[in-house]
Amino acid sequence: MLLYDYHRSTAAYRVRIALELKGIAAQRKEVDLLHGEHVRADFLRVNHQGLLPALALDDGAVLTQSLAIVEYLDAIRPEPRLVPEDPVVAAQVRSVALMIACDIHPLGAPRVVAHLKERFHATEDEIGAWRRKWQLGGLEAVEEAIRPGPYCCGQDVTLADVCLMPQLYSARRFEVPLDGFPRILAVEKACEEHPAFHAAHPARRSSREQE
Ligand SMILES: N[C@@H](CCC(=O)N[C@@H](CS)C(=O)NCC(=O)O)C(=O)O
Repeated sequence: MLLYDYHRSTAAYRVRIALELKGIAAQRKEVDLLHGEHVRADFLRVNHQGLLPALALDDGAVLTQSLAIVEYLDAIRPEPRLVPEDPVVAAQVRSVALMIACDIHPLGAPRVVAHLKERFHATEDEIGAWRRKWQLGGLEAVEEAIRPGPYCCGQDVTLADVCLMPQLYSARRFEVPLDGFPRILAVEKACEEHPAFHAAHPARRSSREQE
């Protein structure tokens, strides 16, 4: 497998966590978002959406969309299960994951921020206020959805945690205050102590190409 990755990409970070949790080895190719490598012809041939991550399988198939990729990994290597079998818990896990992946993350994506700057001449202060509004509002909903832990949806790591930790990395990077979210902070602490989350962290994935 080859993961098209960018160390700071929160969507790619989800897939890195899932690979680590499942002990699946993948080669990694860094596609530099800052330098626009994701919209160059060679990467658009991999993912015509021009978004990270993408996962190329050994048979040539290419998977895109981080949640679809994580669910694929869950299907081929069910242990540990990231989407539990119980239908109610599975829906709760997906609900938290989608709150983050659909309702928070896209509003701070580089293409959205670039458009705010280019089309609406937003200043850095305005961009900061924009990020805080959508992250704080979204995390309020996540805080309410979290069930007794130590993880988002109980005693096991799930897709919800796989989505939450990268979003918290982004929140901290852009100085979004998290002190009003005690349940989220407790989950963050539990995940930080888990070796898979530690190994997948952007700080440990910043060189251009790695095994
Ligand atoms: N829904 C997609 C989101 C992918 C996405 O937005 N990735 C970001 C990096 S975190 C990206 O490639 N952004 C490029 C841009 O916004 O121009 C997924 O979960 O894979």
